[in-house]
Formats: sequence, structure tokens, C-alpha cells
Amino acid sequence: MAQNPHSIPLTIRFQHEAEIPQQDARRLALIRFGQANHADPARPMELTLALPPLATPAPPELWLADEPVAAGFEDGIGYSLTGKVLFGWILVDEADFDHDMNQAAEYVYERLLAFHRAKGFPHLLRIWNYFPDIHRESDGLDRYQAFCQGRHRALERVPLTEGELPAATAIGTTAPGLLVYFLAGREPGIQIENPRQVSAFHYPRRYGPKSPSFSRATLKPWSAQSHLYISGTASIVGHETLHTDVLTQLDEIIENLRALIRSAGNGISDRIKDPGELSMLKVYVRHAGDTAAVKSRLEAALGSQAPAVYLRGDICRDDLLVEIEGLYA
Ligand code: 3EB
Repeated sequence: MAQNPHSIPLTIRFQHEAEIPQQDARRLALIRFGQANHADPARPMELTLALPPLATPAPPELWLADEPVAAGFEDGIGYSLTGKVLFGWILVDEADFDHDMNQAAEYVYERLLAFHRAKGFPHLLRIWNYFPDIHRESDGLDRYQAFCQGRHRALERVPLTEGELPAATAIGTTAPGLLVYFLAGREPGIQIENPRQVSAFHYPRRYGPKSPSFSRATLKPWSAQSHLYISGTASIVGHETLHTDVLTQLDEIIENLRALIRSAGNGISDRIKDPGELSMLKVYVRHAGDTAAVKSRLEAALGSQAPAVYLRGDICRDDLLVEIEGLYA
């Protein structure tokens, strides 16, 4: 297969079901939003996330590679890859860990970290984490804090240092299963932090015994152009939650997204000035009843053409009502 040195290893777009071909040799991933998690070892490039759409349309996310994809399922991990990128996922039943999120998260991370390294893609570029009852208390911690502990332990053992942490999302669902999926590459991305926020990996202890292991964004300079993978971004300034109402939280998020695009520097800010120009946005809304107001405020701020889906999800702090992730890919 002839390789074009100037093509981009993957592009990510929302694509309506009717416009998705049945077969596509270059399909790296197809991610749908629904009521329950669904992952089939026989179709490892397809995932359904237990994130119910709150507004229509909520088309799936299609990840297309620039060369043919190989896919497989090995020891509980589904994956697809080209010469340049690796997509992978793991879905576990918490009952296998006596519903101990700390243990489940450690196991999942240990497996994924070993897997992507063994496949020859040693650098995590972006990772997504979904599990139910994110705020429920268990052994004195809420389950998000327990998740952070287990994740931290697995990363520490590898070890994966602060400067290597990828951009991430961690959202609470209402369906069973801890589902983690990722994008990894052969060479590292560049970690981007937000000057308006304390790095999550330096949050003070009051947010949990182990700080959350993620960076605010990953800048990935592919040869033809750079990508920007922005983490779930909330109404946090410094390390504190700001505002108690959803729309003011949304305004603060938009400022945080703008700050991240600026921080990414040339290569990104030459091409896009505003979060509305990202390739896709996922808007996680805590209370379904807030959706219409959030949507109209976001469209007023970013333009109605901004490619966004609105999904029901719990944000990792109880006082956060909305969170947005974005990709320029
Ligand atoms: C925050 O900024 C909001 O633990 O992987 C956002 C993105 C959040 C990722 C994670 C958590 C995570 O602290 C919460």
C-alpha cells in the first residue's frame, strides 16, 4: 500500500448513520451513544457508550484512518490499528472486583498500559473513562476518588510520569460496566495545561487521596498538521468549582476551552480561534432538563454550526452541572 507522507493518520467526525458505509477498510472506530454500554469482540472497532443523547441529532463519531485498518480482540481488549495509530477498549463487570472501583480501575489500567506498549504504540494520546454511580460513597470515598486511586496506582507502577499523562474524560453513566477506551501513538504528543487552572495532577488533597491523572489537552503534531485532543473541561478555575448555575458554568467552560486553544499555540491557533471550530464537541449535561438552555447558550456563543452532541452524564464533582470535551482531528 502506497503511503502518503502528508496524509493525516486519522480524522474524527460526527457522521449520520445513513451516511456510514457498512464496510470501510479504513474505519478505525465507530462510537455510538445509547442507553447501555455495548462492545462486541467480533466487531472491535464499534462501541456504544451508555450516554443517552439529550438532543437530536446525536450522530455517531466516526474515526477514519488514512490506510487500511486491522482489528482484533485479545484477552478482553478490543482494538484496531494502522501503522500509525492504535484504538483500544476494555469493558469490565465490576462484580468481578466485588464492586470495588479502586481495584477495577487498577486492573483496567494495568491491562491497557501493558497492551498498548506490547502493540508498539507506547504513547497514550487520549483516554475516556465511563462508569456508573460516580458519586456514590464506598469505603469513605466517592467512587470517582476510588477510581482515581486505582488509576494512579497502575500508572505509578509502569511508571508513567506526570509529563506523559494524556488528555482524558471521566464521566458517570447510569448503566453497568467500567468502559475505558483510548487512542495511542508511536511518538508522544505534547501535554497542554490550562493557565487558568491548576493541573489536575496537582489538585490539593481535599479532592481525593490521589490526584486525577490527566492533562488538560494533548497536542499531537502529525506530519501534515497538528491535532488537539481536549479533555473534559468543567467550570473550574484554579482548582475550585466556580458558579452554581449551569449557564454561568457553561460560560466559564467556554473561557477554559479558549484558553486551551491559545495554549496549544501555532499549528492549532493558526487554524482555529474558537471552540466552535473544533471538529467535534461532546457536551455532558447532568440534568436532562438543562439541555435546551445549555444548547441555546452554547450555540449563541459558538455558532449553531458547531458540531456538538448533548449527552446525559454525571460530572466527577457533585457541584458540576455541565462539562465539554473537544477534538480538533
Ligand atoms: C476536572 O477538571 C473535571 O479524572 O480523567 C475531567 C476530565 C475531569 C478528566 C479524569 C476528570 C477527568 O477536574 C473532571
